[in-house]
Amino acid sequence: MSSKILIIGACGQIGTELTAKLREIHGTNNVIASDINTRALDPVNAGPFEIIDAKNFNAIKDCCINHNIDTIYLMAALLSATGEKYPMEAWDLNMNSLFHVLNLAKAGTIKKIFWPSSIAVFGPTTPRENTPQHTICEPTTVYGITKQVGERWCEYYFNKYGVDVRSIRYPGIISHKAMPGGGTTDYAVEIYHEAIKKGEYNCFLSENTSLPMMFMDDAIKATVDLMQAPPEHLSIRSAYNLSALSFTPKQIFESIKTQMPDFTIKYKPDFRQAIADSWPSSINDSVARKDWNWQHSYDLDALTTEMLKQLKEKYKNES
Ligand code: AKB
Repeated sequence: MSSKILIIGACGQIGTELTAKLREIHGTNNVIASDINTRALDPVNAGPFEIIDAKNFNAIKDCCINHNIDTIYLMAALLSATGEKYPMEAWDLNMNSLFHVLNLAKAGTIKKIFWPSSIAVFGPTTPRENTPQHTICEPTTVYGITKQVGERWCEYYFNKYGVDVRSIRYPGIISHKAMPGGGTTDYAVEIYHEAIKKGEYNCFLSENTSLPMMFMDDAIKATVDLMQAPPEHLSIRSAYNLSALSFTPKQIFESIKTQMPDFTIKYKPDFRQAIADSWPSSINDSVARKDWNWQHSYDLDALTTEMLKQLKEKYKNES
């Protein structure tokens, strides 16, 4: 029997593309997209959609019962930059939404959960290069604290109650469909949009800030692969390190410049620089590669080619 899926936060950057992929795999009517509003139209128009506030336990529970949901992808969260502006809101949304789905699984209403963690679980005391799966995690952002605590709770619910919850520490995700919102790695998406729209970009991180990044297609593949992996193959029930590539603003600028020679950049670091400085510059994901054969496909130049091609098309159609 096919899985019946609820995606919470389906209109966000990852949710939009995850919804499309899961509908392709499981059938449109087996994937209920939900969000607090309808800011991205693809998930709303292309299949079943419900307005759900991720903080509202009864709204999630009712939807699960009405649609016989067995699997939830909880994609709603306040990210690192927004979390610093609204710490209590970030704590409230990021933690309570997780407890809602963990408790639905504990009660037997649903069977399986995907919940995204992040490289934000790491902090300034973490080894910065080739950061291991098991290492010091002393995050300095509210978002990072919620992800680190969330990981502990996921592992606890797995060990204590047998809840099948799976998670990935996403790096910065680069995509051309829905915009990211409120993250520190958002510059690596904005830069492509501004290159096409204006031919110049004011970067909020300094030129040599190296961060782990990934193209959306790879992130979606990882999410699907992890959820399809046999449970006995999974040695991590907190969250898997996941890596594809690392680059600096200068390197992404140079990659764009090979295809747009007139493109210019200025560096004006703001409060997000301190967040980026507290995160690793590269990640060791050997456990994910061993447990569920994770492999990435896109390097920086392949990613730049795809982003520029898609965004040129998008802005041509909009003008
Ligand atoms: C952010 O920048 O906050 C996110 C993340 C790395 O989790 N993109």
